[in-house]
Amino acid sequence: MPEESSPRKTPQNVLYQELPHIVNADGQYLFCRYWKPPAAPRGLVFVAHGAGEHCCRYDDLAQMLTDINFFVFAHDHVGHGQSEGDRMIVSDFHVYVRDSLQHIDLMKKDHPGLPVFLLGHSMGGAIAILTASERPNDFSGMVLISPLVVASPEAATPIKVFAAKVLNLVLPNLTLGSIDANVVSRNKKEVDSYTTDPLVYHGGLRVSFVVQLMNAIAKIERCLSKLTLPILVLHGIPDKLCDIKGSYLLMDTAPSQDKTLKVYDEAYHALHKELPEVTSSVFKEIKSWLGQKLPGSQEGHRP
Ligand code: 9JX
Repeated sequence: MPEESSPRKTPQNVLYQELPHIVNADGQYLFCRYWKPPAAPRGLVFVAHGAGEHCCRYDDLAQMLTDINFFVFAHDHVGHGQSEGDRMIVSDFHVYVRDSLQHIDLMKKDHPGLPVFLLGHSMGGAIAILTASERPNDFSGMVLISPLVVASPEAATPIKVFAAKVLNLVLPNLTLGSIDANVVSRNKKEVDSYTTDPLVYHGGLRVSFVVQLMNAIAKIERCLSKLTLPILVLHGIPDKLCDIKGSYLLMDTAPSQDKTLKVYDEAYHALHKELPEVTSSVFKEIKSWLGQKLPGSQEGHRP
């Protein structure tokens, strides 16, 4: 018998055979997370985490959705958390979308007939939008927390975009600045737990990654007019990382009949990790919105 090739381990040195995982189309192992409801599931929610973070940071949010009998699932995108891949490098942004569709298709097979929802934060919002636009009839709704839809105007002047693309040809691994967690949330406890989270990427953004983000944004611009599913967007006005203009654009452009934008006047980017009053409102809005989209729930259909 031929010797088994050495068993695969996470970047943290844990055997994948001991963790829930999928193997993507490139043969990379992706760490998965499943939150099971206490009773028979009424719907599926796929959570797309954002750049530099990982899916276990959505534990509270997912837990809350299992209370109303959603089956919630997620994975760490390539190059993130407990998944394989060079840290925060992706050959093409579409890899994130492709892997998400693979995981969603797998869970749909396990739970035939249930409505499927997408939930994404920041870059995870961009992944959710592109995933929905690729499968216009597959999803019953999409929740976006401060989604990445447009580039921040001062960060992406035509000259800088051109410079990034040229730089990418010569120095793709050059790292630019990293994020200051204090501009992402006003909650010091959340800033602290983010800053000390060992599964978070605390390094700088690579030029090659910036180019992938810009490609994704350009694609989203062309995709918004294809979104016909129910959409809930939550965004803070003073968001310094993903401009709220992106959510206004989405609301103006998406042909969905059922779209809601909940604006927070003072909250920063990480609305689900913000001051307790913001985060509890965000959780409450998401829970009631998703609950209303389930078949058998007649809210919104009454005259
Ligand atoms: C920019 C670019 C999007 C490096 C980051 C308290 C994103 C908390 C938290 C997790 C924010 C979620 C989002 C420069 C350098 C585009 C404070 C960059 C970026 C990077 C996402 C997710 C912090 C940031 N912060 N982001 N998070 N991130 O897509 O939970 S809690 Cl990566």
